[in-house]
Amino acid sequence: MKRKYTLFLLISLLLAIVSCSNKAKTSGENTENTTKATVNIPNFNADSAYQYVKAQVDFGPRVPNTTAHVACGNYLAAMLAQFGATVTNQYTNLSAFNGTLLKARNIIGSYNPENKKRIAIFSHWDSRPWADADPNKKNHQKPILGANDGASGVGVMLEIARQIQQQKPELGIDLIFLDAEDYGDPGTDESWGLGAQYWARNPHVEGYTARFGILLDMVGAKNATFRYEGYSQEKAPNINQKVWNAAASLDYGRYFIKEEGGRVTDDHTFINDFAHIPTIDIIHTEANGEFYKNWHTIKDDMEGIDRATLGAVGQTLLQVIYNEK
Ligand code: AHN
Ligand code: ZN
Repeated sequence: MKRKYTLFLLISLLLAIVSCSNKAKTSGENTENTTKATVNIPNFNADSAYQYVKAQVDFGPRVPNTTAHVACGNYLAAMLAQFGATVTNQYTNLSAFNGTLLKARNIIGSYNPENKKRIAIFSHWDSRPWADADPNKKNHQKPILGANDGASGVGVMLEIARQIQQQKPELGIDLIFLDAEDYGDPGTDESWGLGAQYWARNPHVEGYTARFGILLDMVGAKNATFRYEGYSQEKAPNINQKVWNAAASLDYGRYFIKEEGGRVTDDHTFINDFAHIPTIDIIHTEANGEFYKNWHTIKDDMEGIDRATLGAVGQTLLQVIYNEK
């Protein structure tokens, strides 16, 4: 009798503990569900991005001081407006290394402009006047179409604009199309990124800053590889980590390779140095340190553009943008 009673007590106690711990577990899960706000990350549409790349290339080479350049600038500003961004145009004359005065236009699309917490995304929208890396010397004086070198980054950004219009991220976003990047002299670092230099010294909003910046450069080639660029690693290593980790989490590790690439003078150099915004460069760099194979050749056309790469870069950026609090 006594033993039976003890056993009964023991079982009751055990049941009480189990039910108690169940309760604790259930309520714990509930708390977690309500506090850990599940971020819904939009799906980047690579076909859409591809069309935005093609639309730019269809204007022809977007060399400053040409009608194609003017027409494409108008197209980009109209697209940002259509996607609900506050558009700012910066018109300025910039002096190129060879003395040419470039009628330049930086185009900025801002979302949630009153938010102090911001991310800036950059790409250059002009294309190079000279295919001076072409294997055929006869092409060295011809302009390039810049499907990858220029249009790819802008195309990805326009699709991001379309996505942001449909679902607002927590931070304010600035999509910045920089002009006159590619009018440079290969031997002179400061002759490149003229639009970026102008913007970094005269931002579209007085006292502008951002938590970080991301520059896109040649992000559309088939099987493109992106490595940690040297200047980005020096100035914004945590942003490199953030982006490459986001890519890995989406299974894009074959594009975003966790290796050091070379050091490149590009728009982000001036954004880091003059605007002091920690900014990385996502730039196509091969294992041997070379750029995209058709870089500054007349073959930088739509044939070199692959939707899958645009998609990998675009989805990675959305992952980064929408996870930022
Ligand atoms: C230099 O060649 C010094 N920088 C390369 C920047 C660039 C040009 N990216 C695309 N086109
Ligand atoms: Zn270039």
